[in-house]
Amino acid sequence: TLPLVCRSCRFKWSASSVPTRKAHRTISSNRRYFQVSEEVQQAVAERRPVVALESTIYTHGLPYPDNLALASRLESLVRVNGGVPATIGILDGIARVGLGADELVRLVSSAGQPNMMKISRRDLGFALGRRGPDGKAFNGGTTIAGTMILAHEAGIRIFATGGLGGVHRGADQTMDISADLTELGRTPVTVISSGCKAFLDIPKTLEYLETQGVAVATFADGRDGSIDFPAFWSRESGVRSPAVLFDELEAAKVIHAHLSLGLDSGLHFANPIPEQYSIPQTQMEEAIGRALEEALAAGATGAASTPYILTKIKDITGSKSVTANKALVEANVIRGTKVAVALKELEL
Ligand code: PSU
Ligand code: MN
Repeated sequence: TLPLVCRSCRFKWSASSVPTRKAHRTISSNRRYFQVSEEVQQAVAERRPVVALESTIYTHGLPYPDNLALASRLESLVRVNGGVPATIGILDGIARVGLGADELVRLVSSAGQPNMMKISRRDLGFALGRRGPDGKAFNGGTTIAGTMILAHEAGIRIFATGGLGGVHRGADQTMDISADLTELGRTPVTVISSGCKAFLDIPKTLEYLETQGVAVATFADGRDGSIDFPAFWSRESGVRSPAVLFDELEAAKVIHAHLSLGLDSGLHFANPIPEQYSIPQTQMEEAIGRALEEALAAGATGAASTPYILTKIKDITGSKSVTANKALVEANVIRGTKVAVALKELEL
């Protein structure tokens, strides 16, 4: 196999080489905890456009086999658009980048089982270093934060998903701020999503990303340059995006410049939901209000908060939001793959 080289710190990873940088002293030096599929290793080494995909949306967002259908669909969308998909998650106590078809089935079909975890940065050691209550190794869906860490370790720079975690409403009381935001501040991966859901505090989320040094922009396509940072189901949030991108080439140029400087922070490029699926914020607000009340009553805090609220909103709004959800994540994966292709062309 070809040597794997980290595109941001140029660490050459092979069985015999010694990790040189902090970021690579931890996981990648030990195959016992971390495995990158042959296909993804090859693609990274050959600098083909690889797109990371997270797994919390499958393990903590959708029932089996709906989650499998979406996971397979997103992988094929990457391929059709000229990229190599790298679905990331924890399987049998090993952090995996790139899963075979049967492995993907095993991961997503274990949603809801006692050995299934939701994996953000803080959880990795627990998931890999211990066994579950049933004596079996853990499986885990990686959040945006968890997926960014493993993607970066594997040398992947582009990652597409549905929605970003954020600063929760009432964070001044609860301190609930998603680790996705701090991860974007410390890991040089570009996340393409449809912004964050309106159950979060979007102005505070953007302030927090600014403090963390995260490059934030929104794709405007043919529209004029003054558009909102999107709120997942809605193209409008009432908050102006700090920057605007007109196409994938422009996005790739920003990433190229950012990474060439060796900046450690990440980038978040928001891709507004396709117009025909967009749900006006006023329609979502009632469902959000009820979901937040129920989460409070159920005592769903910490890591349980986001999945709980998302499930409640899904129950209240039904098929309309599920259809919108699927449409936007597909659009983001296509967009992300095109950015990865453009980035590759810049480097030729
Ligand atoms: N927002 C969504 N859909 C999701 C998530 C967030 O619209 O599936 C998931 C992502 O995996 C994200 C995580 O990284 O929730 C954030 O969880 P928390 O707020 O606990 O950090
Ligand atoms: Mn949280």
